[in-house]
Amino acid sequence: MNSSQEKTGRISEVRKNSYIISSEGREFLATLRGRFYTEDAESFPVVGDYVEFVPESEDTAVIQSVCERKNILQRPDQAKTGVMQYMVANVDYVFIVTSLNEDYSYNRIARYASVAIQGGAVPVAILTKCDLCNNIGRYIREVESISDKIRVHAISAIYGIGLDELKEYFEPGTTICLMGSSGAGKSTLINAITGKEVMKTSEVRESDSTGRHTTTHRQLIDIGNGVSVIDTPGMREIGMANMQDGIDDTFSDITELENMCRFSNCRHDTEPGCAIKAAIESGELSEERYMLYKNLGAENTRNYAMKKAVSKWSKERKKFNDRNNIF
Ligand SMILES: Nc1nc2c(ncn2[C@@H]2O[C@H](COP(=O)(O)OP(=O)(O)O)[C@@H](O)[C@H]2O)c(=O)[nH]1
Ligand SMILES: [Mg+2]
Repeated sequence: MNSSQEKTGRISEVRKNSYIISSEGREFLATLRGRFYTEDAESFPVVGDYVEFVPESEDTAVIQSVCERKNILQRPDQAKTGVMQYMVANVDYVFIVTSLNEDYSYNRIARYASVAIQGGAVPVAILTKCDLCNNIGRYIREVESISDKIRVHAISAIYGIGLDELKEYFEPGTTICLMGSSGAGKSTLINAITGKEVMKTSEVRESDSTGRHTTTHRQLIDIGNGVSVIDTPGMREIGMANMQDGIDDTFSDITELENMCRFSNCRHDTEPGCAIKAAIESGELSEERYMLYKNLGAENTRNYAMKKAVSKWSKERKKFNDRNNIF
């Protein structure tokens, strides 16, 4: 096939060895051209990527290349494997959706905010089900204290409270990535904003979690008016369920950098050989995310020794893997 048949589309779903591309209202089931497999993880398409592809039939295609990304959100090394996981690309806003009941977790909001900030997207905390809560102000202030980069809104999708405040995020051309536990009210929120049933919702049984509809894979949905929404299963649902709900796993990359400073008591201030400052200068670490870590770190000093131990262990393991060619 010649290049004149090449088209551009957007990845809406990533499956095991294939991809779904949306292009001009059509969907293609696509594979990658062979060259991808000689490249590193970052060059593989993720949900939200724009790609060049060649159709092979009515509904199948081969992806030729990934277009330049505006940004990419990645999960920090929480599996302690040293491998970054690329999640979604070309995201403007990360909606951190948490309901104002027992689902609320300060640390989880901080963890999602960290992912957004590092990727260059705006973190927007959406505190849902405010109709069920009578001390909303306290939660808003607490979330605002996480970082001055986080925007916060308390809403009720069912009673239509606070939805007007969110209109500014739904400008044509925008991509919003939803993050949060299942049952937090993500789908109900999007349906309330659009006034249509664009996403499936599910009943939550408060007594147990059976019957919950869980999104098992990321999916990009065109909700109309030029806005795309990416629904994610949430980090907790994809492998973090058994991990301490703390900040240690979110920032293990930073604690690893700290271990690389020339002086073990480096305050990352004026000391020579500071790995943190070098990483900020090179752009490897965003300054805002480092500030977020510091703010949270102050409240979590008791976790510090554990964080260091984990990062030391992960470094040793990486050395072992490198020596033995394990990737
Ligand atoms: N009281 C109340 N319930 C809500 C609100 N928004 C969603 N829910 C309920 O929460 C449950 C889960 O909602 P859903 O949108 O499917 O959550 P998702 O898994 O995050 O997409 C459903 O039973 C909704 O009716 C709200 O603003 N107030
Ligand atoms: Mg949902």
